[in-house]
Amino acid sequence: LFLLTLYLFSLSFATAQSPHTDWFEDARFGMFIHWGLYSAAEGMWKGEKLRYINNYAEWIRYRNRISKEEYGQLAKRFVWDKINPEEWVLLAKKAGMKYIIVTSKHHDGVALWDTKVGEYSLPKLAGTRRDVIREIADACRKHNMKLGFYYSHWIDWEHPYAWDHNQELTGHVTDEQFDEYWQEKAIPQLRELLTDYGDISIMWFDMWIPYQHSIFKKQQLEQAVALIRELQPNCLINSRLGLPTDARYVDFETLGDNQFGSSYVEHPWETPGTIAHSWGYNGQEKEWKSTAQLFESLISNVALNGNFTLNIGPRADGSVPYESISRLNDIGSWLSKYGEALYGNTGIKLHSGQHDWGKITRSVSKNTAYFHIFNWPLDGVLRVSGIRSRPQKVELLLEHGTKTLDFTLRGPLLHIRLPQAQRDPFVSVVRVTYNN
Ligand code: FUL
Repeated sequence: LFLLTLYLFSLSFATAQSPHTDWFEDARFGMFIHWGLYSAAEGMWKGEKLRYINNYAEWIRYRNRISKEEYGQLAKRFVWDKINPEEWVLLAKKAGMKYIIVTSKHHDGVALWDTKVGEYSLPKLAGTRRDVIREIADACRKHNMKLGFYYSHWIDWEHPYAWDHNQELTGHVTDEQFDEYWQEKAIPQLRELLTDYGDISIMWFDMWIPYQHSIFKKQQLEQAVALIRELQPNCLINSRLGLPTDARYVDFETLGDNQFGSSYVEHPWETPGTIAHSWGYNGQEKEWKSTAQLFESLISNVALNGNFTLNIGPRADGSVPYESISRLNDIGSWLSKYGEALYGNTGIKLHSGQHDWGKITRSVSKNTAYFHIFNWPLDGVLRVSGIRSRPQKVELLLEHGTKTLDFTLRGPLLHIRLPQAQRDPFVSVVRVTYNN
């Protein structure tokens, strides 16, 4: 039974990454924002629901076969006197998130900023002088929030020569045509994003297959990398660019949508997750994850050395669904009490097995471990297996201060007596301190 070996505090982890990813690994929790013309459709087109029940609302142009012109009309539904991107930044801040990634151009090909490349941008289609990307960038700077741009580099349903994976909207594309899209739209737009909006901390690309299986030539993707490294040397690049997770190209790994890790990984990584099913706003949304589920996702990722980038899909008037706000507020107030157990923390390598009561994170610099209790033991005794040495101190973290807990170490099994009355409604955290 106790063959489970945790090697708690006996291993030092070599971090192979370059220091410029440190902030990302310390941050642990970020906000994704999907906002675009699709937000105005709200998952409905001319009285017809989004085709394919299990689909994303931001895919409506493709799924419901909307023409480019008709789709462009959605821009007229934006309520500019209500839209205030600073509110999104403040929501992220209150939720304890440390970075924001916003869709500068999603698969529909519509740039959210006033791009000089073509006519297909939200400001031009809506006839507004507002540049939401600039407003978000300014608000991020004001509130000390790192900023990243999602840019759909592979799929672009607006451009006749970009990729649309089933070739349903743009038709067959030759390598030469695709390169025309790449050189005349994608690269110039990336240059604008990397030049005109101050410091950009993340460029988030979105292709879910390696480049060898795509229309991309390696040199085309390398061109994007070179541009980013030249214009924004501190900007991180995610693995959905399509190039291998090699520090020359890619700074962190992005798992599949709502996909979670299963083992400890040394390099920086994240799960992009949703609170609902869709990423873009869907008025028909039925699937909301529980707050408990979101806590488990965040904490479990940190316990495997990963991040959680959690999405909101604001409406076309800029408002954020109440379901998202309430969950984010709960997480934010929890983090304001127990943030030391996640920010700047990593996990431990479990050589086998899992704990049925919750997850362990640890702060290397403080020589401290945190036990996150998802399932409070019925008899009030937390049993933690695989402990090698005797802790100096065991405490329950409270809103204000801590409560010292009694514990015994029997072999590799730590027994901690928990005070029922001080149980946190979401996740209680026990801090275990070792001598330096
Ligand atoms: C996926 C996209 O197809 C979704 O629309 C969403 O943007 C998600 C984050 O990535 O691959």
